[in-house]
Amino acid sequence: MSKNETILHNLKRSVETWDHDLMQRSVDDAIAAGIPFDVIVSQGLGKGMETISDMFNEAKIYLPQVIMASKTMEEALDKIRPLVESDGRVYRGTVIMGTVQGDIHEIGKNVCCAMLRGAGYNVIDLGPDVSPDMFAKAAKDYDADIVGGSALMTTTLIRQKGVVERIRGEGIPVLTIFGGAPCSREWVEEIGGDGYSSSGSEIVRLVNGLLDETADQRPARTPVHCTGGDS
Ligand code: B12
Repeated sequence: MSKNETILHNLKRSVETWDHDLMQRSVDDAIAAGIPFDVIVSQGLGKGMETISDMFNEAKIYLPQVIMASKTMEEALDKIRPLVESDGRVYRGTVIMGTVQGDIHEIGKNVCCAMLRGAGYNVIDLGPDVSPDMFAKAAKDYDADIVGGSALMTTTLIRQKGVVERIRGEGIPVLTIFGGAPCSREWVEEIGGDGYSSSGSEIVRLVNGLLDETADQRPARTPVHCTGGDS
């Protein structure tokens, strides 16, 4: 195994075994080795979360273990956050992200936020349990280009429809994208959303593509400058 492969393997293991110290060390090693943040997430930490999801689905582990793995993943995402934010540039656009009402799962949404930030977008993360009203208000307040809603449960998937209805109902000129385990391209088409992606690695391509395709139809927006602060 090469040095970088070992680091990625350790990142994955740290989430799988909710080993906080290994996570801290491996993230430091990854940064020192110059491994790009998207590789750290998609080929290291994210792989560990995939194992956890599979083991939970197969009843090999239970909720307490999932919570510990989730905490390790979230702390790692916080730790690499400075890597994806830099001062003095103009953002490529503003994306509002949140997990829909009634749903507290947010690891996948946080991965998507990290990927988009790394690609130069101004990401406003509304957190979990976000109502259609909150999505719509944030879209207007931040003059956003895109609103993204995550849903991880079959019972909360329907809330994505509510987000589209509220945004279209108010005539807010913003595109909508959706994702999460029970979500699909067909579902997003059915509810009248504008885009779907199955993973954080694809979301940047999705957002870039949507903004390029609709550049002529969207109202001109004032450029937003990155100041390196929390957003
Ligand atoms: C971790 C986890 C938790 C953690 C959440 C921690 C946190 N802070 O997020 C905890 C332990 C708190 C939790 C709680 C619960 N959970 Co839970 N949980 C999971 C688990 C194991 C993994 C989810 C995860 O983080 N995956 C890893 C991430 C990286 O992947 P992801 O979320 O799919 O995201 C990727 C893509 O989907 C996409 N994406 C995601 N969002 C978006 C958004 C946009 C806009 C786009 C474009 C793309 C996109 O990109 C992401 C990155 O690649 C899943 C099992 C599973 N197979 O999904 C169950 C699961 C989702 N949970 C489930 C349930 C039922 C619950 C609980 C009700 C408790 C319980 N009895 O288990 C509560 C929820 C209460 C509530 N009201 O929300 C069920 C849902 C069943 C259903 N009805 O569909 C699942 C499927 C487990 C199961 N097999 O039963 N859970």
